[in-house]
Amino acid sequence: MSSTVSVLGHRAERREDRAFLRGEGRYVSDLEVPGMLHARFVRSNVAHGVLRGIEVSAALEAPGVVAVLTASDLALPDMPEWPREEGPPRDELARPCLAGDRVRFVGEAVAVVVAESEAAALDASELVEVDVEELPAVVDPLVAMEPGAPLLFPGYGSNVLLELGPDDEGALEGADVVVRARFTNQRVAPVPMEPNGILARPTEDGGIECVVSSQAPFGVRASLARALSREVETIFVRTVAVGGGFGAKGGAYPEHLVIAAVADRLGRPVRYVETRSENLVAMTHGRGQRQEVALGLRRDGTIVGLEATTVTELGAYAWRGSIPWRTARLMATGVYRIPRLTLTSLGVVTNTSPVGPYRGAGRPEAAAMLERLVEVASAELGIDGVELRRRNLLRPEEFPYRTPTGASYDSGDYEKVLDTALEEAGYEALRSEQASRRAVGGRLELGIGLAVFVEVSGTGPEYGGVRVEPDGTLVVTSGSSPHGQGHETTLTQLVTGLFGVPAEQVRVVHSDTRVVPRGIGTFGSRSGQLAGNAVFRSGETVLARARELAATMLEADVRDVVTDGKGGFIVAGVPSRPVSLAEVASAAEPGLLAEDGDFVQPEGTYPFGAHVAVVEVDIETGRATVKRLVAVDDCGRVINPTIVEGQVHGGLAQGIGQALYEAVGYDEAGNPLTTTLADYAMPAAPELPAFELYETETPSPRNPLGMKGVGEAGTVGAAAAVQNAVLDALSPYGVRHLDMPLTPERIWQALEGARRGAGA
Ligand code: MCN
Repeated sequence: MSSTVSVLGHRAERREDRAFLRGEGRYVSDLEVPGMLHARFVRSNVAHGVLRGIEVSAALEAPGVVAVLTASDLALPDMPEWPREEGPPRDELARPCLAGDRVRFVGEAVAVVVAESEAAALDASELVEVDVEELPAVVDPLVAMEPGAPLLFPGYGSNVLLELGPDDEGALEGADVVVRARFTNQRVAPVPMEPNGILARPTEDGGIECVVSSQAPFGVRASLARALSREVETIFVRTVAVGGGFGAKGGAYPEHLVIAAVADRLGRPVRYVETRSENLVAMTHGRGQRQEVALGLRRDGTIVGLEATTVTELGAYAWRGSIPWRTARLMATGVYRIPRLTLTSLGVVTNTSPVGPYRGAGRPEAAAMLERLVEVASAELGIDGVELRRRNLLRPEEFPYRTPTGASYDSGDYEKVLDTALEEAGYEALRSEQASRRAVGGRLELGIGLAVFVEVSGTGPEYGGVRVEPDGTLVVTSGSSPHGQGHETTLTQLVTGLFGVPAEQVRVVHSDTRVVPRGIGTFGSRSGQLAGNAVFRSGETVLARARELAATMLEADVRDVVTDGKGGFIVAGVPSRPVSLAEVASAAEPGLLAEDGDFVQPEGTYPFGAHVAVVEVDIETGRATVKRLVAVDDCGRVINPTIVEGQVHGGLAQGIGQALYEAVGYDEAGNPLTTTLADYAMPAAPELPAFELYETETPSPRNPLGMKGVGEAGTVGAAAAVQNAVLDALSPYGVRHLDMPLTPERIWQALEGARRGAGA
């Protein structure tokens, strides 16, 4: 383990930022190639209906138009269904690339218009006439489950497309007290700064090259190969700068497949970049879970069991929604010792945009469910929330711990993060301040909210390699696909630490299927630990070979040869006679100083933390303001604390966004109500406090570097902590629970209701 010491924990400056700060980042929309065509999609403006016909002749005659293509013209296979363990794939449930005989949500693509300019494509797209015979739409997932509800797939006979559990009945048996609640974890939109986009072009050697705004170029390549009936070797996928993905760019979209097919067919480059309004309907949404829960406890606060039915919105197709559905199930017992669990997990289709993973992907849903429930139980039992948590938190000696849902937690010290958070927040003082403010009375109510959480990260394999070029350059190759996470910095750190070279001597290669042999991509907070360990392991092997060669060149015993911190090797204690890495590389047999491979982590790791939110709620206007957010996170050993803090910052912002502001809305007919950033409220810097970050470090035994993931942690704890804080502020008014987002209107209505109730 000694070599890990020099690679971990350094605040190296982010290598990526310079270009972005200078405005030099190039995104798909910045790419221009000779002869490039532009595409626009014609999208359904009806939520549910039978597609009777598409009239394209007027569009075809419009100036600059090269092609207008529909499902029958392109005849693409349906989108691959996401892996499904509950039975064989059901072809009739698959999502088509372009709607063929039915439309199932507003925004579903029905045709593509290709023209010489973006303006021409846009103008012509408005001339396409789509004839839809409207059907009744269903938007609310609970309504979609009722008998007689409109069916999205009548042949299947139900809108419930995913169903697991319960594995155990009677989890509440033996409880002295049972607390029940219904929560809605609302649907939100990922809203990356850069929307979806692709540039596809035929290559001279008969292939297709696609530059995609994606988190997973290899996954996109596999989907393209299937859609275009091509060998993967003839498809080249790469990214340029990717302006965020937040889980929603984790695989191929129908738009990618259509554009590549069009470029293939026309033999010309085609570029498509989504508008913001398209992004808000065509990119997958996140969350969207109804929870009906009951917690059984003994009078002393010990939990005996949890009974829950969760209904996850899938949107119009059971496509990527199965990921948050499954993950929420896996994490259903969280940080607590819950011996028995009766859990039914349903996934339901409705006439709305498809749902998929969004930063946290099931973990925030599970954490909010438990953390709200604990507060409801605390009020019911009259046991302080901190105390109630403490009595039920898993203890360090219980790890590895197998949960009733089958998750295998690697390591943890939940009480330590809780204690640290309480101490750093000054919890006791905050409670005193709250009491004295309440005694005086006033317009601004202070609320203190807590969330203790665990999440899953880093499952599966990832590729990583290291090689030394003859000039001494270290080339790191990674199968991960960063889009803001700073992999170039952290992966560089691993090899600079090992070889003692400056960062300038390291080049990181990723996100290009021509130069990286294989990869999975960046999601599920996996890259640091998986790509990191793959690169580290390869680096150690290459270093050992280089040292041996250096020993021969220095005519010394290999045990006496060390790196000199300047990019060379010396005999320990003889700094005057170094041999440089370039000299060693030049002397090496070809291929000797190169190693690569996959690091595989079958069970994942389980990062955890505790967040304390302090809010003020204006009881006249209902406006909640986050005054402080104290976040204690544990992601095992850390490569770069600055990068980790940045990751937590982003997640906290999104967690606060979900708690207070964000919600995707539809009317009853399935018309989206949030199609611009004027309707969809995202927080910006003025809405956010200065975050107070702390960490504990509990290494994971599952990888040599002892790491866990951190990319999603902020969203998992923050939303629940802020929601709890607002409800804490409202507790003197008799408000037991409110769902997110806790907008001024919702809070004000609840206070009005409580006032009226009290009056009555
Ligand atoms: N890291 C570290 N030490 C650790 C853990 C991580 O130094 N113990 C570093 C890693 O080396 C990496 C970064 O922190 O540079 C994040 O690592 P990790 O937790 O492995 O997450 P991934 O790199 O796999 O990123 C995915 C994660 C997810 S799932 C979402 S969603 C998300 C996120 O990252 N979307 C983002 N962060 C984002 N950040 C930006 N800017 N944009 C997005 O779309």
